[in-house]
Amino acid sequence: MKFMATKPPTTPPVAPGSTPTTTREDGDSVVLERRTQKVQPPQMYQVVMLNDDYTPMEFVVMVIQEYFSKDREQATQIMLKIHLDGKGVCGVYSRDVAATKVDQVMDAAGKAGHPLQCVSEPVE
Ligand code: TYC
Repeated sequence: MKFMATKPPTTPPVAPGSTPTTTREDGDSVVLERRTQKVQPPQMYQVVMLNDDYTPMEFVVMVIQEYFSKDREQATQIMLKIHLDGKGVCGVYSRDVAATKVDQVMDAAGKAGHPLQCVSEPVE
């Protein structure tokens, strides 16, 4: 058995680009406010590594290669930037992935007995 619509839809669909209107009981038309729903891209987080006086450069390079998927050359450049500037960005990720990277780095540093610190912060 086929079912057929017996009534037209109460709110007609609005064609793209047209102005939505509705008809009041008195017969006049009023323009409805158009509200375009904007989906924002997710907030991203940068993992920032901090300099200290004790963690060996070689360990930092190894960590950056291992957890931030950089080759040796890139990892060395990032490590030197941190060493010279006090801090540097190792990568940009979604919030959960950034938090996991921070945990992994802090865990590896702690196990190796180094005071290396890193944090995640929202990208402006
Ligand atoms: N400053 C350290 C040293 O001279 C090296 C270092 C670089 C430490 C980067 C931490 O995030 C860091 N051994």
